[in-house]
Amino acid sequence: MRPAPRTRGRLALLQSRPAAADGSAADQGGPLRLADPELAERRLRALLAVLRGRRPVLIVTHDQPDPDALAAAAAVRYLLAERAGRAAVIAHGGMLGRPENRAMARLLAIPLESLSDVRFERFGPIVLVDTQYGIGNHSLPPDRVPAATLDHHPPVQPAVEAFRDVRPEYGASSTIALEYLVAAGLTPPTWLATALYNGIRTDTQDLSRHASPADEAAYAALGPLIDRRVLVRITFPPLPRTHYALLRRAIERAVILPPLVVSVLDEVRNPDTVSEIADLLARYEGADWAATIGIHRGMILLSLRSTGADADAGSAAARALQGLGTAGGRPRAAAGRVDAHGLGRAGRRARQWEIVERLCEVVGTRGEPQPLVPRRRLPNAAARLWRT
Ligand SMILES: [Mn+2]
Repeated sequence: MRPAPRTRGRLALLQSRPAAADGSAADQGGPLRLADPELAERRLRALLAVLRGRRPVLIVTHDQPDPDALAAAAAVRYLLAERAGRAAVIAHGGMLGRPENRAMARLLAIPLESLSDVRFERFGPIVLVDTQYGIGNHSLPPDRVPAATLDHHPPVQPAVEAFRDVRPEYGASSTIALEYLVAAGLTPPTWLATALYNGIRTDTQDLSRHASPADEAAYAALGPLIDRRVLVRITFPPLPRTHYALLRRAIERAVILPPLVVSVLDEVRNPDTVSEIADLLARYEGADWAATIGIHRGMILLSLRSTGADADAGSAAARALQGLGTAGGRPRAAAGRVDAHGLGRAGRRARQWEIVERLCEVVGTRGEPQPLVPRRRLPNAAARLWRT
C-alpha cells in the first residue's frame, strides 16, 4: 500500500502538485476543499465498514454504463484496493454502447465484466454505483441486496442497504466518489483523474447542466491532474463505418413536429444509440424538444431532451409513458422504457408512434409535420400526427 499525504481537517488533493510550466491549467486548479471534511470521513468509515470481509467486492453500475458510472465505479475499486487491500470487480448489464464510452474504458484500462457472467457466490458485498436498488436501469437480480449505494439520482424507495449515500443535488456520482478518495487521503492517479473528470464533464455537460458547487470544486481540482490528450481521444474516438450508416438512418427518419424533433429508429443493435441520436437532434436550432425512440431486445427505449427555458424533460417523459412504462430524468435529459415483449414486430413499431403521439400531446405540438432533411414524403405514421 502506498503511503498517502494526509492532513486532518484540511484534506488536500493536490498538495505536492508541481506548478505548470506555462502556469495556465494549474491556475484553475487547486486542492479540493471538502465542504464538510468530518462528514466525508464519517461516510468513508461507514462505507469501508459495510464492505469488510475477505471475498472480492462486486461493484455494479447501471446497464450501458456511461462515463460517470465507469469513473465512479473505478474510483470505488481504487479506494478499496488502496485503503482496504481489497479486490473488487466492476460489472454491468447490457453493453458499452457509445464509441466514446468504449474508448474511455479501453484508454483508461478500466476492467469491466458482464453481470451475466458473474457468479455471485464468489463475491462478498455488493456496491451499487450511479444507480439504486429498485431503479429499473440495472441488471442486479432483486434478491441480491446491495450492502452500499453511491448515487446522485433521486431516491425511489426507502433504503434496503446498510449504507446509502445518495445526493440528488450533485451532478455526478464521480464527484461523490472523488470525495471518498480525498477523505481517504488519496490523490487519484492520472488515469483515474481523467476518468472522474470525464464523468463530471459528460453528466453535467461541462458544468452547464445540474452542476452543484461540489461538482465545480471537483472539476477544478481534477483539471491539472488529467491527461488532456487522452481525454480528446475519448471525446472524439474513431468511428466504424456502421456508425455513419446509423447516423444517416436516424437523420433520414427525423421528423419535426414543432416544438419537437423526433426520430423513430425501430430495432437498434446498440441501446445507447437512442440517447446518442437524441443528443444530436437536441442541437437542431428549430426545436425545443428532441426525442429518439428505438427497440432493443423487446424493450422500447425513449430518450428525451429539452432545450427550452422552462421545460422539464423528466416530467414530460414520465407523463408520456404514464401507464405504458417507466421513465425518469432531469430537466434537460430523460429516458424511459416500455416493455414490448408481448407485442409482435408490427405491434412494437406501432407502439413507438403511440409514444410519439403522447409526446406531442405533452409538449403541445402544433403545425404541420415536416421531415428534418428533405425527402419525398413523411413516414405514414408521422403524417397521421398532423394536427391543426
Ligand atoms: Mn451519473
